[in-house]
Amino acid sequence: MDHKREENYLLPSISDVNAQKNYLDLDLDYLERRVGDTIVADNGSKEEESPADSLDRVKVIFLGAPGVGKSSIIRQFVWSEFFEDYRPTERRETFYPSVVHANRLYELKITDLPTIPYFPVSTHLEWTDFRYYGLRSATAYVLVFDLSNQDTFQYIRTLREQIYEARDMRGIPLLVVGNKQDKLSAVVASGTRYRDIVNLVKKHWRCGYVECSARFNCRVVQVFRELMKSIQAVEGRSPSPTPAPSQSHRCHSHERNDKCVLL
Ligand SMILES: Nc1nc2c(ncn2[C@@H]2O[C@H](COP(=O)(O)OP(=O)(O)O)[C@@H](O)[C@H]2O)c(=O)[nH]1
Ligand SMILES: [Mg+2]
Repeated sequence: MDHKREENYLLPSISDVNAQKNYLDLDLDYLERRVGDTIVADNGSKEEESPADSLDRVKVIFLGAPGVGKSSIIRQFVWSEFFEDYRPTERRETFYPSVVHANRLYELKITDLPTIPYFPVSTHLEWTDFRYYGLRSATAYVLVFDLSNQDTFQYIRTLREQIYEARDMRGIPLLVVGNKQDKLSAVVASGTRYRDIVNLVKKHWRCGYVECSARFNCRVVQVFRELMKSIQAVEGRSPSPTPAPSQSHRCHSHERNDKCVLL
């Protein structure tokens, strides 16, 4: 592992971020909403909002250190494709698959992002540093680390603290994914560090945990199954999403031929 990459795993501490918390906490989400369908950026350019953005969707954000396989998991799930070469994500990318889980149809909006140096603790910081990422308004988070490079776990550990500091996480599922299972050696898997990570996530964080390999499309569907399970667990009281179409109806999504997956 080169040092440049290692540096990226280290997020600023909560206290550093808190120092910036006293900024005027404007409801910039509200201002942005008022602009309507067209979002006007600082430089005057316009970013057209996709019609799909205005639907009531489950907004899922994937986060994790660079190179852990976030984009690979998403692309494998949505488009059944995998690239061996590393193509860092340079701007926000959104995917709109539909899934059927427990006989209910969900329209997902999955957001894949360039690496974020910290999670914004206020709408002001979100506006200045991460505009249009939707970090603070996600309805679920998937935190990914690389099982074959456990230093990457530290990134999501710090990020999780920052997320909990930044917003009320009641009713917001958070799922941890250990990717690159194909590269997890028997030695590492029997080591205490690995056991400590799994213990921490399952027993202390009490959140869903899935190990997968985007490369071999192994348990990638399980990632989304777990995610939908957690979403269904928290939404129990809210009105149901659209019932799943009957077998005779073709399920379709709205964008780029993203498929509909039966989980
Ligand atoms: N062996 C292996 N390599 C993977 C896996 N998932 C992703 N990769 C590779 O890891 C690199 C980074 O993947 P990417 O999805 O771009 O990471 P991101 O920066 O987190 O979005 C790429 O070279 C992928 O081919 C996996 O499950 N196993
Ligand atoms: Mg990426």
